Amino acid sequence: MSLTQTAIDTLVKNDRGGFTIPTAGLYPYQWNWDSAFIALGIATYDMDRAWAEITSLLDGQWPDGMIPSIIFRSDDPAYFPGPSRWGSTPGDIPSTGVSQPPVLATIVRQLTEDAPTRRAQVFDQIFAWHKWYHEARTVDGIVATVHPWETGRDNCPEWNIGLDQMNIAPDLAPYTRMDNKHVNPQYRPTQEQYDKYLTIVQFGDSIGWDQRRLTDEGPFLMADPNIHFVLLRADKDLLAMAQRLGKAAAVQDEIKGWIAKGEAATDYLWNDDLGAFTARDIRSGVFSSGFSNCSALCFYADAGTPEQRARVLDNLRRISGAVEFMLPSWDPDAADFEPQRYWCGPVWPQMNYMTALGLTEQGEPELGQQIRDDLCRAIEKSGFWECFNPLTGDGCVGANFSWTAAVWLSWQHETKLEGVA
Ligand code: 9WN
Repeated sequence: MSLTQTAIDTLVKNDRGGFTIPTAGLYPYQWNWDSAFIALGIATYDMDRAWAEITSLLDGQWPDGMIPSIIFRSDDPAYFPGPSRWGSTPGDIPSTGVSQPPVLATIVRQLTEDAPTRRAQVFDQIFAWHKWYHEARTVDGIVATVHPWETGRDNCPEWNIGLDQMNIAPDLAPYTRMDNKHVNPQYRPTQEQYDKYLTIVQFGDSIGWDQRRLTDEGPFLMADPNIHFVLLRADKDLLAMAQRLGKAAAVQDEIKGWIAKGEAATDYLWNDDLGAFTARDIRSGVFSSGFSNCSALCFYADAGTPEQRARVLDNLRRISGAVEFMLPSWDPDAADFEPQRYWCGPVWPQMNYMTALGLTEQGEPELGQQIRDDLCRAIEKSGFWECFNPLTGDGCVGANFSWTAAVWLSWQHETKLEGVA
């Protein structure tokens, strides 16, 4: 069977009726940015079903505009922390109390170029989500994050800066991890990290998930280049959609304000010692010291100065010489690089997708192609895994993974289109 057919079968098997889970067992619910990428993949063979993926995600939106990281339509004992641990949340469907990188507007723009009715149907909800990021999650003009899970890059060593400054809650309610029962614990975050993740959840629950208070008073507050650049690009795509839909000038002006603020905030994440965009602790100002797989998303967001971009490219070339498969999630020259442990080294399909796209759009097609080809080689070698060892191409953590299948399909489809032209 062809890999393309296997990719379609993977998505079909992970379909739970209007929404798609990332993989059976390990992740039995609908995840936010997973669903956006999944829609991109499903759209290559069934546009109506792809659209359902997007509207089902929007069904989980909170009254304040936030779209949570996980929508819990059931309570599956195979996953922890499930709905009871997150406590009472204000959306129509139980959910987590944090968000995820807002890639949705970019993908909706792509899927609705010829579907203005669908675009109009979801515009206000996506606008409300971006507004939430710019109001409830922003500190002094910098979009922040309150939880490593919100960044989508759970145990990237960048977050240790913020985690090291917080204490595990002395009254942390006991719990049993389920992730380590599905996969090798050596691939997953450590116990101390989990205790801190749960400490933040307990704090959020204790303040009734008041998002402004969670940002201002929560135990963890960092700036993430992933959320920053994904949101900046998504704001630009939202503006393009507002213009095409003929939205009121006030709406367009508000989005233009967000974009201007995002452009100005880009320097805040510039780590001049490293020559890259890195995470930063907002309260202490301390920068992370390694190149991650969101450090080059300046291209995707069309941001950064020519000098900054040139130094980012130098780093990409350095890293390319140290691994067999681009793009590792953590700097292979850093002491805490671990090629199999989740966000401490492995290659992540959705990150390669965004990085390759940005490089190609911004005049670096060879590097973009390499990042694309390397992921395809890993998939051809090992299958549709959640992530891949950058030294060997072996699959890591979850198998039969939806966004890996989706990225594959999206690239195969584009190649076919290019071939037709
Ligand atoms: C916590 C579903 C999600 C992804 C994240 C990835 C991982 C969850 C976990 O899986 O996070 O949200 O339990 O590790 O880090 O990016 O959306 O695929």
